[in-house]
Amino acid sequence: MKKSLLTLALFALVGNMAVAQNPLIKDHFNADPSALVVGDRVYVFPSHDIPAPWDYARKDWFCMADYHVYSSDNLIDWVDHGMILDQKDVPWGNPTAYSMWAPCCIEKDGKYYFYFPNASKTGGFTVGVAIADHPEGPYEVMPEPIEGIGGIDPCVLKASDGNHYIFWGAGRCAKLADNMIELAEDNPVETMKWGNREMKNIGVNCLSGLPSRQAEGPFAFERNGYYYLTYPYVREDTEVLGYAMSKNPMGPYEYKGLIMEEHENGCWTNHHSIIEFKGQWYLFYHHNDYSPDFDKNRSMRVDSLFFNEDGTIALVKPTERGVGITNSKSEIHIDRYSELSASGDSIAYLDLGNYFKGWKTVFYEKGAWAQYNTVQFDKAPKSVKVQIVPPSAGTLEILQDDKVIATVNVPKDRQVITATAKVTGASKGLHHIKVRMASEGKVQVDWLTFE
Ligand code: FUB
Repeated sequence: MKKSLLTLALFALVGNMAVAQNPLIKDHFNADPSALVVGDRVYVFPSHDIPAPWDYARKDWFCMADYHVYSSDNLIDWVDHGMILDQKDVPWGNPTAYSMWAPCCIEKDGKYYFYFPNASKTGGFTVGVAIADHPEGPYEVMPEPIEGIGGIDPCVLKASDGNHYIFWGAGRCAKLADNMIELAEDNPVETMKWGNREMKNIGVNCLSGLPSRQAEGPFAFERNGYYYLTYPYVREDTEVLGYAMSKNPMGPYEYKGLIMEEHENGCWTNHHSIIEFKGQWYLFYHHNDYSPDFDKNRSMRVDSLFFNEDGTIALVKPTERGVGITNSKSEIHIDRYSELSASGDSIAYLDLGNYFKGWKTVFYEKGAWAQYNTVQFDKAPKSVKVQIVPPSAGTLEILQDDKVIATVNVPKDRQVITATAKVTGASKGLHHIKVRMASEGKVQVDWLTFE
């Protein structure tokens, strides 16, 4: 009862703050988003980056103490259901290791199985399981990690042969037992040499023969009779997302190419998941949007993903705009643009002391523009309000598709101001909007909204 009331309160709170663009969560970090479709909602189980606290010596490394779960029915309005598991509550885990790395969750027979890597009390990463009746919890942690798995980044695939397969970092894969908390007994066992030592590894190396330098974060799914094994690996200096296809869940897999190139700003990691939701495929991934100087504080993002006719995946270009329809009455942050003119504008942080305050679009040449796609106008708007950041002075035009519907004069001012202009000739429905500099000078836009 308490939990439902809390969830309702969170719905109300987050509903008010909702915005559609990348990154998805705008007031704290999260990484490694693992998405799961449950009915008409998407649940995302990311890891949770935090700035290192006093008792964590490695200030330059990943620091993760717990997990939250988020959900949405439109990929725009995200509910934070709160913390589902803390490092202190893992019986076999080191309670001060801050190593709650990339998790995943899957449903079987009405139960939700949450798989997570963590540093064990005896050292080294292994994978644990927590079980709940609902995706948002409460989760009960199993007393022991899964025997036979050493490593990070679990992902569980429900295959059409009726079995569940667990993949984890460095490309290993094994069949799970029916109870979902142990490996099946009929898994192959590979013997490996580690110096002079001989090691027995349960399962197979399904990245065998594929480009896989420093591979981690596997995500497997099935579509039209093919299994897809998708994974980050280092092609040159930082991670790309690559993928391979097979007719069998445990391979052999054939490498097919990239899903996403390296992040342009040098963010070393990427980690992803892929889902089909309401007829469209999506790629969830991460980037250090709110932490440009430290790439271990990341934020989750989503973009649409498309398949070619032969089942291969078209390269996804990371966008600021993300997905979903933005209502014309909400704050439209055009710095999360769909397209920018080739010159005369740039995107900058609003506050270099607090990156969570977001971005502004700076126009400094006549004719420069920023386009923001798929805005829903429930009615033809009568006016537009533009939040302007100083120093600014000049004239902006607002276009609905290619038609000018307002001219906004921005006076010189020393403070943040809201410039208002009359809208004429606009129509209702779904439109792209464009903001264009119509004068010399410089104008810095935080957001705009239609009334
Ligand atoms: O988030 C910590 C680690 O960084 C993950 O487990 C890896 O996949 C990489 O994203």
